[in-house]
Amino acid sequence: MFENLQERLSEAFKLLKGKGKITENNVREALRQVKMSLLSADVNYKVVKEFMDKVTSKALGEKVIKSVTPDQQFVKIVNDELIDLLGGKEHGLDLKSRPSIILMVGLQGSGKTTVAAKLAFWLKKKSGRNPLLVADDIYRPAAIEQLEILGKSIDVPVFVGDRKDSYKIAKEAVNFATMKGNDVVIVDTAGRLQIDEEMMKEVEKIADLTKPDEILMVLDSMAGQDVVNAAAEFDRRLTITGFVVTKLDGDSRGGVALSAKYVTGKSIKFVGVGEKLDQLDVFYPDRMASRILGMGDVVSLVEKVQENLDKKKMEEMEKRLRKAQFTFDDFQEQLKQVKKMGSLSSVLEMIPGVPKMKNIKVDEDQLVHVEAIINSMTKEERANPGIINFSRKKRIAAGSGRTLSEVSKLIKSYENMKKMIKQFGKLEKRGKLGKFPFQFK
Ligand SMILES: Nc1nc2c(ncn2[C@@H]2O[C@H](COP(=O)(O)OP(=O)(O)OP(=O)(O)O)[C@@H](O)[C@H]2O)c(=O)[nH]1
Ligand SMILES: [Mg+2]
Repeated sequence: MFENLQERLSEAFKLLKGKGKITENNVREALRQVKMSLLSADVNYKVVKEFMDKVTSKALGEKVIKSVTPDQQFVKIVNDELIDLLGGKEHGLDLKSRPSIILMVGLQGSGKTTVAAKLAFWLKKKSGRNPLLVADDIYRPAAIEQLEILGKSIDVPVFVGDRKDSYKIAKEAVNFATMKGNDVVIVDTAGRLQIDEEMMKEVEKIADLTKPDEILMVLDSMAGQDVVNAAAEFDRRLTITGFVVTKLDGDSRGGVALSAKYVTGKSIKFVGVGEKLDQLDVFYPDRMASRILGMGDVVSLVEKVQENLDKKKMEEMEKRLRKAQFTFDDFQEQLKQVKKMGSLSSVLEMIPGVPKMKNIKVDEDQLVHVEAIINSMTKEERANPGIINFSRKKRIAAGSGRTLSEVSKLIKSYENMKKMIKQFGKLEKRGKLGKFPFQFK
């Protein structure tokens, strides 16, 4: 995500590495670099100007704190300003009425229909809501069918009405939801250009008829600055309540996400990070800032881990770790849990420092090999790796299609790990460690 911006900013921070303190001289070049990074990420020039004014005055006015280095201090300043630029704290949905109405609007192809379905899925899963999707794009052929297919895949009903009159469809949908007990209605509308007067009037009228709790404009992060201008015009006509920025999984430069709030005053509420319907994330400005600054997104990582790991199994494992009873059975279980989180590379991307090491390629194959080796062990061998002698190793190697040296290496690393765990255990007993280093709660 925003790799180019990340790279350029980290170059800026490097300029201050090893410097005794921030001075007007050494900070000027770093500031210039930050500015260039933002401009080349297609951030609106007015946004860049104000951002730079703030960062500059803070950086030059900053007292030198003893415990941190100037580059860390500078990163902190840029980080704080980025968070501010991205909207400060997260902004949830404000769904007061019953049924609550969410109106999706935006330019063609920005991702409205996909986001409508993603939101329905999200509301159902996270808040136990009972959503109704409304296919109110009567212009594009197959638009209705597209939503019907998406709705079906997440088991959410889709209201299509007479498929002709977008006002009637919208009104009837709300009545239908009231009758059927759907507590949130998500209305998908046609894509339109802000200069298409007739189409802008149509969406104004739909908004008027349905009185939405949220009017969410969907912005394609891969598009350029003109999207932000369109956003300003949509907001002027409709008074939107927030944005959903899509396609952050692609190689977007960042300009749209970084300019939207400043230009319109409205916040980004969600981001789309893939085509699949569970690839919608609540937008957290602070986490996004950390990611942009290459500090990784530790909080998201932790949450992802928590969501995907089987807590009970991990707690059991933690207990076994404490007693240094860790076996290949546990190893196998751990591999399974890691695999549930998706590709290792996507997990690694969230770890601080890793985004900067772009040329590190995770060898996912190796995990598969390790798994094959463990699968070739007998139950007894997995539970009691001490019994694996040379002839057993040979059999395991043949069974898994790996070499003898790979098998030996795995067993060796298992033994090392066990040793390490024992040491941790001892330290902990002596009270030298406040907490066991592996916490899964
Ligand atoms: N990679 C990626 N693709 C996305 C994302 N969101 C939407 N898309 C894709 O973008 C394309 C357009 O999405 P739609 O949801 O049909 O966009 P729309 O705004 O409804 O389009 P119109 O109704 O034609 O105006 C589809 O191929 C989606 O799969 C995302 O977050 N990441
Ligand atoms: Mg659509």
